[in-house]
Amino acid sequence: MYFENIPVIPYEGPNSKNPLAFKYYNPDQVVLGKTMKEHLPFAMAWWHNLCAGGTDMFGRDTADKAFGAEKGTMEHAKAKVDAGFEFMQKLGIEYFCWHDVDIVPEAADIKETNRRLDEISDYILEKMQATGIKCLWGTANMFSNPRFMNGAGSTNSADVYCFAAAQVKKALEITVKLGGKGYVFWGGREGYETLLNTDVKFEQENIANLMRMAVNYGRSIGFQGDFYIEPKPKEPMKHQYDFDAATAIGFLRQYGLDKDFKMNIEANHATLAGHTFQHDLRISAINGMLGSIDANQGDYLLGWDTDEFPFNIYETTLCMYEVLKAGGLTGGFNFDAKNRRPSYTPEDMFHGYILGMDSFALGLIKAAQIIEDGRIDSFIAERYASFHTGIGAKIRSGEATLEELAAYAEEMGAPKLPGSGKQEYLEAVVNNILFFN
Ligand code: XUL
Ligand code: CO
Repeated sequence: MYFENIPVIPYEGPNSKNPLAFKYYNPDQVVLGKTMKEHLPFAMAWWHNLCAGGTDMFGRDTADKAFGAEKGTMEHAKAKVDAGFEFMQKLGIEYFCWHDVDIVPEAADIKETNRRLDEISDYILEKMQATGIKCLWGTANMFSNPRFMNGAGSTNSADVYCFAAAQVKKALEITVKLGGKGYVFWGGREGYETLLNTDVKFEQENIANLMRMAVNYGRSIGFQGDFYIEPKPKEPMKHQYDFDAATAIGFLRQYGLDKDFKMNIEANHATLAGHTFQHDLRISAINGMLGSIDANQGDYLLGWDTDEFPFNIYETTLCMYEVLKAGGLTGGFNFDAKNRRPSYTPEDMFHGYILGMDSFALGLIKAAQIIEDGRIDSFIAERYASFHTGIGAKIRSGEATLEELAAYAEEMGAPKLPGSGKQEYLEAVVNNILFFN
């Protein structure tokens, strides 16, 4: 036991003052015909929760993530598995996500790293079978090691490119072995610092080729899940190619990868791109590509990826509104979030997840109420009423010509104003639903 002072976290309801209890996340509570647990397949992010100790640019770790073992050893890797499964069981979290180098220490030789991955995945598989906990997605870390300073798929070095291919191959094999639902490409170093040294077209073709090889290999070893691109505009690179959902979807279509890929949308990445979280969810959903979510939030006063636990109920509500409208996720909600550096105790790890899970549960409840209330949806439907009959319906059918519309306009004279957008009224409706009892 690594968290002996922490009990299994119960649901106690909104009146509870117990810091180690859920106030809103009640797994069996039914919302719009499905249980909260079905709506919210939560996942633990291995890297933040079990690996990161709070090191930042100005100081070393504050949190002890050794779990009683010597860091950099397989004993430590196994201790992290034990601690992680105990943590997930205590919170009722059903899934986990990982990078190759989160689950084993990387060796000097990739053959040895791969042997370690075989060993740890046997161990993880045993724990999965004993607990029913599942793998949401896996990925290869192709951004931390100095060899990837110029990217992985976008590198200028064919040797580095091959090394990346080897990592993707192995991470896919382990994802399949663990029954993962998805495989993620987050292109942290796939971008550029300056166009003075960069052939963008060449690099993008190489990234697409690496992804195509991954799809072909994945399918050949029985991977039936989704590949995901996780868009992010910048950080660590000055400019990253997968800037936002719209850019990533355009890239996938251009290279014929759109049938195998969906989006993994991270809240803080969307806001770094100058969008709302809701915007990138909507763009993904209307393109049939809303796959999975990295659940966190940023800080609007800071310009980088702070990966905070979700706290903003407006954001979680509007996120769940998008998810409900899209009919749910094929993936899940991975808490790509970390405790603030001064929150360094094991108890803080639980407080972070309780906050995140409760914020999404409350967001789900409120989004369902917005939909049941109907005021927002009926306003939107009515707003486009002029396209339901007459010339508007003809435009929608695709049969109208430019000449015909111009003739219509000449006949009509000046059009009436298009009607109020009523933003303030609609925002008041949202507040009314959020703060009603
Ligand atoms: C980095 C980030 C990654 C991906 C997986 O900003 O979000 O942790 O989620 O590589
Ligand atoms: Co992420």
